[in-house]
Amino acid sequence: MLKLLTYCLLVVPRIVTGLTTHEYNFTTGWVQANPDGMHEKQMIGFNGEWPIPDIHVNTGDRVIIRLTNGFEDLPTSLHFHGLFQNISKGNSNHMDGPQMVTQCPIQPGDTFVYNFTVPDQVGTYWYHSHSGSQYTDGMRAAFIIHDKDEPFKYDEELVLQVSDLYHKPYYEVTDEFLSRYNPTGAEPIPQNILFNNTVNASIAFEPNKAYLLRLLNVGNFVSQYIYMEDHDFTIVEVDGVYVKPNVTNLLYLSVGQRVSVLVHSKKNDGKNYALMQAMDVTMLDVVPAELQLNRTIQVFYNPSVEKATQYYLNDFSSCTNDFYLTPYDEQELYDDYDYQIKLDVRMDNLGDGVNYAFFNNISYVAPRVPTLVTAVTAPEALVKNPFIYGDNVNAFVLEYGEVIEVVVNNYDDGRHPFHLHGHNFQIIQKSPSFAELENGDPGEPVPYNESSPLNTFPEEPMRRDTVVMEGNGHIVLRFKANNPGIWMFHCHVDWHLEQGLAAVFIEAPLELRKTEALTDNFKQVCSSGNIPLKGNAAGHADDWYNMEGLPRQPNQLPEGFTFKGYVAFAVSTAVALIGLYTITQYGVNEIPQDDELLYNKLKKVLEDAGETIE
Ligand SMILES: *[C@@H]1O[C@H](CO)[C@@H](O)[C@H](O)[C@H]1NC(C)=O
Ligand SMILES: *[C@@H]1O[C@H](CO)[C@@H](O)[C@H](O)[C@H]1NC(C)=O
Ligand SMILES: *[C@@H]1O[C@H](CO)[C@@H](O)[C@H](O)[C@H]1NC(C)=O
Ligand SMILES: *[C@@H]1O[C@H](CO)[C@@H](O)[C@H](O)[C@H]1NC(C)=O
Ligand SMILES: *[C@@H]1O[C@H](CO)[C@@H](O)[C@H](O)[C@H]1NC(C)=O
Ligand SMILES: *[C@@H]1O[C@H](CO)[C@@H](O)[C@H](O)[C@H]1NC(C)=O
Ligand SMILES: *[C@@H]1O[C@H](CO)[C@@H](O)[C@H](O)[C@H]1NC(C)=O
Ligand SMILES: *[C@@H]1O[C@H](CO)[C@@H](O)[C@H](O)[C@H]1NC(C)=O
Ligand SMILES: *[C@@H]1O[C@H](CO)[C@@H](O)[C@H](O)[C@H]1NC(C)=O
Ligand SMILES: [Cu+2]
Repeated sequence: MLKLLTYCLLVVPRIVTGLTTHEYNFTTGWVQANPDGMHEKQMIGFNGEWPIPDIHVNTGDRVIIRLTNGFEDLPTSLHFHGLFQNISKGNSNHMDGPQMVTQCPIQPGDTFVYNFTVPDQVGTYWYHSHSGSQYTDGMRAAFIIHDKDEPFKYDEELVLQVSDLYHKPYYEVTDEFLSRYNPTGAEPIPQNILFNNTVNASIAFEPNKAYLLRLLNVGNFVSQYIYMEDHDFTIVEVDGVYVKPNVTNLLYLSVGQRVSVLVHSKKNDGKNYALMQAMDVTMLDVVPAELQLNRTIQVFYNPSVEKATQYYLNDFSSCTNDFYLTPYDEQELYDDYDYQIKLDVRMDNLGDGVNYAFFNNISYVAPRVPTLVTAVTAPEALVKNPFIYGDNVNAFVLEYGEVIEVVVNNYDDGRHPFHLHGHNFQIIQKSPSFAELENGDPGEPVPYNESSPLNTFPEEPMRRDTVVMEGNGHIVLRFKANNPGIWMFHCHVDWHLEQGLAAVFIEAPLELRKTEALTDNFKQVCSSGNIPLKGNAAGHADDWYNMEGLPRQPNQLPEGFTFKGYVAFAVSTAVALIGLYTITQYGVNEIPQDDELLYNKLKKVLEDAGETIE
């Protein structure tokens, strides 16, 4: 009795007791907002409100979200980032969310019911649209799984999201990005960074307390540094994995990543302090002069005394490297792998002049039928044959229970945060950057050399679901194929996902078919979009070897037509367009500035190639 009482007293303040059903009816729609105070724009909210709510649950709870597409002409979906989705009556792979992978895109007016049991997981997750780069405009929030047995103590928790903001709607930014007028594939530069969806957030600290800060980067593109004046962070959780406490003064969060830290407040309230968020500027192709690269968030001990001013850090190299963290559960290295997947990352132009991203020279193009539908409806004899999933999605079939090793080699000099659905993975190698050095040395790709005797692996490797691969470097990951399902592996920079940097792992499809069935709601949503409910990637169910009509990437650049040629072509067209545009639009709005950026960028590329333009 006494024990029970203590339990309740301890637990009630922040945890809902008993298994609960969390029910939401959400209708998507555009909401007028001005997140950074500089530009009125439409954000994507639910039921007329933005930001959308954070969701707090316990392990084993049921979540029911009826998501109604309230847009006039856009598809939608919801992904629960980091959740294994393997509890509801065996399996809930079709609750994972990525459109054309595990479900059909929800069409305007339709409702898809996300109904699943929260898996045996704890910690900090998030949920977001997985339709194009839709979450960029605000369709994302935290998803916290509380744990009554947390291996650390604190008085209060704060859920804090950082993100980047684009003033134009996501689909316009996407169109301009994936354009022959952007042949270098320069990523769109955000107009601002947000903290907890605003530029005005502040935090209230009381003296002598322990705070748990759950930090999430829910942005589209730019990684951010986070640090606090005169306060240390003790890292206790990373992407839902508890870690042995690690004290640091500086955190790095790529998009998709989460880190929870304990912060002990000062003994007295005589002063306020700065919490800083700062962009990883190395990810930006150009740094516009007017772009605010960091923001000071007030940590108020005492609002009646002077505010904190910005807090400088001269050196970002003291940042904790997640490779050296240790999981609290001390899970050991998977000794060896049964099956290895090797993925070479490149970015290059195809014949339409657009810059794409590739795994092994394949740029992901969504099939005509969601991959899960193909896996569930194929004749049993064919279900493990990668052919039926199409040759433009980077399909890999995994055997149940095998240890999978994923080697990713970066032939691009930029950073990429890779995310695996349905799992977390052991990080067993993570190279430093081999990108351009400050002395002008261009750097060279260094792929993983498996036969090098110098390779050593951590005994208890860190696990997480999103990991940063450095420019020209490599990562090696391992996980056990014990979660039957169709799971995407992709770069979480949404612009790069749009460029095709994705693969699909078809994990234990025979096991998957025992538990996974297409529900009426699932089928109805597909039918609204005229998507076949049976068939191979091209939608053929009569002849599973017929791939006629499969959506594929554009052809290669014609022989002899160089990249330089394309840039020259794009520049001359862009110059002509800018000319026309400036005449007609001058003074109407602020867009010429972006074109000027593009123009300067192109000019620089040409100059580097030894040519000049007028
Ligand atoms: C949500 O929608 C369902 C089905 O339309 C309805 O039965 C339920 O009452 C609604 N719940 C809330 C909280 O509005
Ligand atoms: C931030 O706060 C200031 C002062 O309260 C207010 O004038 C401004 O409109 C706010 N900006 C945003 C984007 O909320
Ligand atoms: C959610 O799933 C459970 C278990 O399969 C089922 O009993 C329940 O009816 C479902 N609820 C809705 C709203 O679909
Ligand atoms: C962050 O925003 C949420 C709403 O989105 C709000 O409930 C919470 O209090 C905010 N926290 C801070 C520290 O501003
Ligand atoms: C923040 O960025 C601005 C440029 O936007 C720079 O002038 C300033 O020094 C930076 N502050 C910190 C603390 O890094
Ligand atoms: C903390 O992280 C650093 C790397 O950033 C590592 O060198 C150190 O061993 C870690 N300490 C613990 C206790 O995990
Ligand atoms: C991919 O393309 C690159 C560059 O064109 C080439 O060197 C490489 O051999 C190709 N890889 C495969 C697997 O075809
Ligand atoms: C990989 O390492 C082995 C063993 O040291 C070496 O012989 C080989 O040349 C290396 N391969 C590359 C591509 O560097
Ligand atoms: C769910 O998947 C995770 C990740 O692969 C695995 O560790 C766990 O055992 C699975 N749970 C169930 C009930 O299948
Ligand atoms: Cu990327």
